Amino acid sequence: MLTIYSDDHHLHHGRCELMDGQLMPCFEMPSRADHVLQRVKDRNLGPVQAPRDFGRAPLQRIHSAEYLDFFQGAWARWSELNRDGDLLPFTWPARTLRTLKPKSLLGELGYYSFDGGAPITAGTWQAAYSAAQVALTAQAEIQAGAHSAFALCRPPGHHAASDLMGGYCYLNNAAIAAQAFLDQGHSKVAILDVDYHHGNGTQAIFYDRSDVFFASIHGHPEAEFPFFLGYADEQGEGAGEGFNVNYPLAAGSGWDTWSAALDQACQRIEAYAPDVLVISLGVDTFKDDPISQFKLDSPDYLRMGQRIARLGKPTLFVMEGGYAVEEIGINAVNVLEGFEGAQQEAHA
Ligand code: SP5
Ligand code: ZN
Repeated sequence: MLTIYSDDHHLHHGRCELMDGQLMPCFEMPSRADHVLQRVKDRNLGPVQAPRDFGRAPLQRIHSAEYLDFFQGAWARWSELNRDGDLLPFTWPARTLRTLKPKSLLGELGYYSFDGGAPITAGTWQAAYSAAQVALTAQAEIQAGAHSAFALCRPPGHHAASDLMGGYCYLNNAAIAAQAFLDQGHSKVAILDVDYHHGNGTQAIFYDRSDVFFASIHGHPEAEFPFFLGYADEQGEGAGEGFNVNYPLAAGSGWDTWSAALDQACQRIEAYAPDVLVISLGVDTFKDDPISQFKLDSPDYLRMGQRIARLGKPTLFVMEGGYAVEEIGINAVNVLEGFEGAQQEAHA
């Protein structure tokens, strides 16, 4: 399987995040992608290529121009204020407040974010822009006939909505790639989000549409981030009614529970009969993930890849979360190897 990767992700390295009342070093760190790349090479998964540059237009099919302008220009405004910390929001337009856009940088940042987990640093825009180009380049490979490709994106994307950053995410790489498939002639794309956290951004982007089917398996939002989306009764609205499905699972869920949800999600995807499949590939479902509560073990990721392969669709894997840094490469590449092994068997 071809991997698309850019070193630009190193340009994004937030200093800290708030957890349990303490400032902790950001869990979403550069060594995550470095470990995945190393494992891709160690396992000879296939060639590793740099992304092409498709410009801002395909990003603007998902994100508003105002949001992209804000994000692209935010660090310059922050450095004019001579601040030396990361740029982080701390006030949001919650109930009783007005959803208007203030003039000041920190006000605007609150308007364009939903949590304090997406720090903007000097290189964040460039890293996120390159991650989106990584996804688009992998998408283009499939468009050109490859059966699968791996977009080794960092920072991740599935929490980012049209004009919202949060949950370590700025640009929704998977959504941008899905839209590119549609813009290049496909009529139906399915996105399967296996990250531990609900893909609230992706769901919101496609919630009223029938041309993208979204399925997500995740920690129950009653108890888990992002808390305010990801319930089972969210099934889409308007033209999108019936094209969104959530599988919220209890803390402590292991492979038996998780794989039963995967089976159901795969059946729904089969019934939808998409032209192509995009996997939001988070491996924070791992038993030793430092911020998550599922109990998947490394061999389970091989089975995950095998089950996804049985759908028989051209498949784009887009890297999302996973914070057990030592094992992130093993677990992510296991999904890809499971997929390829099953694929080879199917073709044998
Ligand atoms: C892409 C992705 O996986 N984003 C995840 C963002 C999660 N941010 C909130 C983390 C909260 C962790 N709380 C753990 C409490 C353990 N005591
Ligand atoms: Zn996650």
